[in-house]
Amino acid sequence: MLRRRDLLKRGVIGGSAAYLAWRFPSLMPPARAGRLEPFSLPLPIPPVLQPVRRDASGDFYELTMKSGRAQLRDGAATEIWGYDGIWPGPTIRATRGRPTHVRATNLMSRDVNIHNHGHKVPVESDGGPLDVIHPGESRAYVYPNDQNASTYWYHDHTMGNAESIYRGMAGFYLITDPAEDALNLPSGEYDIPLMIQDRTLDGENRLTYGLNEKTIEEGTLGDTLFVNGVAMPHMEVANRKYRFRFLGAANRRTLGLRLGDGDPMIVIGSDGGLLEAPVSLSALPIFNGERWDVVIDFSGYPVGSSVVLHNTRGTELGLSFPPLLPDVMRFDIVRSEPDPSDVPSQLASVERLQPDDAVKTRRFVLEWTDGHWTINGRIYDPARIDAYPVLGTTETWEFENRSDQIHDLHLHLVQFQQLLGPDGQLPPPYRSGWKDTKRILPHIMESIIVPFDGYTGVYVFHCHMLEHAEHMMMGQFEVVGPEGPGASATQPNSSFVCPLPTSTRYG
Ligand SMILES: [Cu+2]
Repeated sequence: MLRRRDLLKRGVIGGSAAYLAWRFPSLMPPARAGRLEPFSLPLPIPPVLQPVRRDASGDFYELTMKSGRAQLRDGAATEIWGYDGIWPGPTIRATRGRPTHVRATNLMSRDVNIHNHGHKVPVESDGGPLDVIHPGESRAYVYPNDQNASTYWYHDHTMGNAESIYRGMAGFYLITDPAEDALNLPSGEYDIPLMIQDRTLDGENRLTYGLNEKTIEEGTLGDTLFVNGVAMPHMEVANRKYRFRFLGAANRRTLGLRLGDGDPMIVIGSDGGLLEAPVSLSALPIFNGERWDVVIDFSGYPVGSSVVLHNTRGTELGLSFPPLLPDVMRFDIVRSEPDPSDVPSQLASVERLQPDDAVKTRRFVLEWTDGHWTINGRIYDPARIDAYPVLGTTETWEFENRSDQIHDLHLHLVQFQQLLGPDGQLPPPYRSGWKDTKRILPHIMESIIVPFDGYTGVYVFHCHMLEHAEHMMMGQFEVVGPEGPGASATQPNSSFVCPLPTSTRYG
């Protein structure tokens, strides 16, 4: 059988709408009444979760996983799944060094959990894929917050999270600290988290999701961009600086953000903290799981004017055809205000790791093997450890992408830095800070340098294209302390059931 990518290479498909409609009807925008006009709904800001108590040991929160209903456009309300029944879930705000305790209760009819993406946490609170909360049960997670102020996010991480995140199970987790506060960046109501995702609603306003051979290989693409759970919203702003915390939380779609005709976006932070210095960009790629802290200064726009945030990224090598979704959201400059905020030329001190800092180099090959996404030819197996880094040491990890698709490697527990890129060049300044998720472009090798700090134990690393991770581009590393491997907590695996035929498993 001819594969889609063969057809692409031969130019048989060539973007033919007729072919697409026949072969992939789900990719075609359905004809429907009530289709939303861009920028017609206001941007919602997720509520900040309030602690049920505070004491010397930290702040205590309660979160409930349950279904809810949301008005995503005209017509019927949509059933979503969410933390506290909302999409995005409530934002958790934490202060560096002060622990957060979250008691999570699962009121859904399926297993779910919480993984706090980007967090340095003990295994017991990492929320790995098999460490689930069964329906009707509760459990506590403890986050030490012993890490940089930055934008993090929490989401379901069970095997099956491609669907649960698609249906809404993700929220922001922000850490601040006094050093960041002292910079006088835009804050309070001028500090806005923006979760960007693509989704498809059917004629009855239901979120459509289906796993099949195509979506496992290529991922799930939606036909509409949502920001904070609303399709292509607008936001009223003053003519001053705002801080936006962009999160790429799509299942598969990667984005290229452009403001207006290429107006400046000032990047101040990446996944794991502030950059050394602000970087002004006219185009900002954003891949799945990545966060970019960006300041936009609206003082140059007349009150009464608007500027659109566009997506410029459409067709990709190896994908049958993700139609370009050009509209992300619109900013309406509606009032004049003084602006006491600042973007200092020095934001933070970022120690730049050098290749010589690494005590070991490991290579991981990313490819499509016999119907699954694999790392070094192997699918996820919770009984297998792929690497044993030693606590307190630094390693170089090389990712060689032998497939036609982008992958997006995420390591739990750690923050890392990009080393030389595929062209032997240093990463651009905006990608020189701390990261926990790294896109690996097709048919190249890229490397990262990783300090293994914090805790011993078994953690997963995986592609953050959600269907890729679920089928089954995921491995495990065990951070080993002086007592040797196997001495500390592991991800529980008693409930693991491989969703694939056993004949296709690799040893
Ligand atoms: Cu992938």
